Amino acid sequence: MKERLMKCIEENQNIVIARHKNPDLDAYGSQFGLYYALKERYPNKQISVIGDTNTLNQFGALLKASDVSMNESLVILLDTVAKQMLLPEFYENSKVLFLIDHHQNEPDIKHDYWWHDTSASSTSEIIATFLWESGFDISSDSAKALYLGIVGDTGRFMFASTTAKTFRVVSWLMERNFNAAQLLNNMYTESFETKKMKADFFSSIQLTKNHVGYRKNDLDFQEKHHLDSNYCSRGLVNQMSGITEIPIWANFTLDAASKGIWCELRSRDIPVLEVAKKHGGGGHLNACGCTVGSWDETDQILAELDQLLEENHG
Ligand SMILES: [Mn+2]
Repeated sequence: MKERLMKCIEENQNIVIARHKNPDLDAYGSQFGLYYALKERYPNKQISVIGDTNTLNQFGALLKASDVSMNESLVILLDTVAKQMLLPEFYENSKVLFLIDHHQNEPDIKHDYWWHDTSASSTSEIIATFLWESGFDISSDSAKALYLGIVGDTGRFMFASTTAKTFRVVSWLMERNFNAAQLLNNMYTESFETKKMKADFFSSIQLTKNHVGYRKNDLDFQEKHHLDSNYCSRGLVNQMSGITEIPIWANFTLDAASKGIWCELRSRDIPVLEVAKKHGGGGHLNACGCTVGSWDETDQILAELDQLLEENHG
């Protein structure tokens, strides 16, 4: 796929780089890492980044699909192939649609190419490896974005998805002259208020019979601590990780805007992806999610997760 992507880039004057809604560090990192690298190498091409923004954005400004000519562009869509994670205008009107992703799901959108590598820790790792192997000499802006994307999706190189391949490409990135220790310090330092909010979250974790740890975050909790539902959902789920007695954990968050309940499912080693898929979601074997319409359905999910532990003898 490396040659195919390179050919598409060479052949197109207009290139739009997009990724999923509610971007995490990997979505931003792969998007901006590729953006800066292409802009440096092709100063005469029209290259744009589109998508929503949030508090994690330390990468740059974004446009909307309506600001660019999608139907005349190669659209590179990163870190998802799932319709429910995208606005229709991101995949409906492109000249060429090129998907790049590391999740387990099959695409449910029409596309021209699909670079699928579930052995990569992150989409940022796929992009960094592509740039390295294609002989790009990237700037520190590009390297920094890709580094942060990999850090985000590997939990600072701790998750099982971190491989020798990951470290090889990270070593190439780190030669691009940026202060990695300072980046990590900035990223993982938090305010006293945030720590207190996390203590509140932590103090009311509940357990099922076989020790699935879970939280149901209603609007009261989110308003009390001024949390947006994305942060409350994905940003807080791993407050329940690293606890001996809790092999599987789930974070349920009511989203005020959509009225849906966002479900984030995680586990140390027992795969939980099938439960997410059964409820219309997807992701990775040990880190996945879905959206449901009622608290009753979250209880159903908890029963299914509890059953997995029953089968695995706790
Ligand atoms: Mn990712």
